[in-house]
Amino acid sequence: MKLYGSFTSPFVRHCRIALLQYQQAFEFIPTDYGQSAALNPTQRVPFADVETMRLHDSAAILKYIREHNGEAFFNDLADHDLFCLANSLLDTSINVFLLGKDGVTTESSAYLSRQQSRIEATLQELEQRDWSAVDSTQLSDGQIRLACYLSWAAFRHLLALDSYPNLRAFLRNVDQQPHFANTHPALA
Ligand SMILES: N[C@@H](CCC(=O)N[C@@H](CS)C(=O)NCC(=O)O)C(=O)O
Repeated sequence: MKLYGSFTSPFVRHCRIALLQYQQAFEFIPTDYGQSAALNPTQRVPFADVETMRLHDSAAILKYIREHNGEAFFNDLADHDLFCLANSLLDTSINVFLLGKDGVTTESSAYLSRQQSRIEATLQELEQRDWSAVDSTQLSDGQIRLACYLSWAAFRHLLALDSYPNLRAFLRNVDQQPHFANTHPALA
């Protein structure tokens, strides 16, 4: 597999973690905005070349990796829902982050303000859940995706984890997992 991406992307990180879990060989091709615009119609990373196909989204790449290694990509509905919630947090936070770089703020844009409130409402819902039984040696894809989000948002100073003690404890627990720890965006 050729995996195109950046070392800071939380979506790419999830794919790298899955590949490391199976010790599956892959070629990592560092890809900037210009290259992703030329090679992927979504103009995003990750994308991947597998066998004779190009895959354009981390979800398709993860499905390939899990099934290639004899496992299902989601047979648990609640975990798939968690994955979707974490994706929503990621997409929304990336919009806030990238628009902020262009000078658009929650004060100047009603839509961005709505995005910010989506992030806070979703985090509050997830904060209410019991994360104490999560086994960092047996993480699900929903849990990995959420941890990739929390770690990235903290790294980018978009999220004060002190306001979410249960999620902070969950992330500290997942940080014990070597493949997760070894793919932290600060190591890029
Ligand atoms: N749904 C996509 C989202 C990928 C995504 O948003 N990647 C970000 C990097 S973390 C990106 O390339 N953003 C560039 C842009 O939005 O222009 C996936 O799961 O692969």
